[in-house]
Amino acid sequence: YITKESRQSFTYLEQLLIKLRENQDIKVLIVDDSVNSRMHLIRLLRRQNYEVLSARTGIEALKQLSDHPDIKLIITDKEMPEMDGIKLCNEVRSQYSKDEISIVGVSGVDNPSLTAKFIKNGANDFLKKPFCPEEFYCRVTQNIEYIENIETIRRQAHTDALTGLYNRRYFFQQLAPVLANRHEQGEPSTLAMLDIDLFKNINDSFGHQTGDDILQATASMLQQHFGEDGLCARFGGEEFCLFLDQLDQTEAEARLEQFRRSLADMNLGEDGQDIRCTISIGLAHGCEPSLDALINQADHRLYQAKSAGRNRIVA
Ligand code: GH3
Ligand code: MG
Ligand code: MG
Ligand code: MG
Ligand code: MG
Repeated sequence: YITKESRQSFTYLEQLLIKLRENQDIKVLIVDDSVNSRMHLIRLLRRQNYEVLSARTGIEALKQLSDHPDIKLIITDKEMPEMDGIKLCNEVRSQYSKDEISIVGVSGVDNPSLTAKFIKNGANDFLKKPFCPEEFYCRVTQNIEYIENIETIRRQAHTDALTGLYNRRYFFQQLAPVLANRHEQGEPSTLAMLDIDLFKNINDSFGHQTGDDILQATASMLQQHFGEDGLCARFGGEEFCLFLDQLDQTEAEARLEQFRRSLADMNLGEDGQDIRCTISIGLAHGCEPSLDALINQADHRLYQAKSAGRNRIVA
């Protein structure tokens, strides 16, 4: 895996090759009713190794988009039968924001207000025909980079850097509305709060790095055990929250018990070191008026699990 930092140590040629290889996974959709214009753009993009899709009208473009929602960039002509480029922008924007898919409008029409019209209707950028390949590549790269930067920032904003689990913010963003809706419908939800026992002792005895390793190991176990049943988040320090959407109270309790045991039985030390670690769990199941309320309930039970001697579930 090549990071932005490590890339700086590559030669210019190596960087070009890396870029070409990376472009293979980037989908660009060309929309133009003229076969010549379409082929010209397709050739330019294929030369840079992009994965190119094409459509002859706005209608066809929307069909392509629903088959390939991972398209990053749409390059669209203005004048087309059935649905023109401006209408296409509108339609795409009713489903995807400017931060999810870039649109570049293209037209040879000598109408100075067309640029503004494209952008007002949701295009990110505009190219006036005829253009030189250099300008075309600049706009393509710039608009794809914009989308990718937003993707990176969004991923980072949702993820806990140490464990790779979702963070508290994302957990709330995703689930608060779901829980409010469940409350209205009278449907229950299942949620668990988990906190590693006496974790301070682990840090004190084995060092902060080992503590970090154990947090990562615990998180990946959580993901393995529950990743397919709901959402796993790191809430803070050595505290995790699980939304167990696919499980009712009894199933959730049995599965959490399995998890609790396998963690307790596992040696988390390396190089012959024996390090054991246990976890306490509070499980809540019900139709609470908000996510906060359900979390409070689970938190209260977690506290009871700690008081009762740790390494146990209170449901
Ligand atoms: P309890 O069983 O009551 O939960 O005891 P505890 O020691 O786990 O609880 P306490 O809240 O006293 O201590 C939590 C510790 O977790 C203290 C803190 O240094 C450690 N911690 C929090 N975040 C991290 C982290 O990112 N890495 C490491 N290594 N330690 C962390
Ligand atoms: Mg046309
Ligand atoms: Mg504590
Ligand atoms: Mg703890
Ligand atoms: Mg804690």
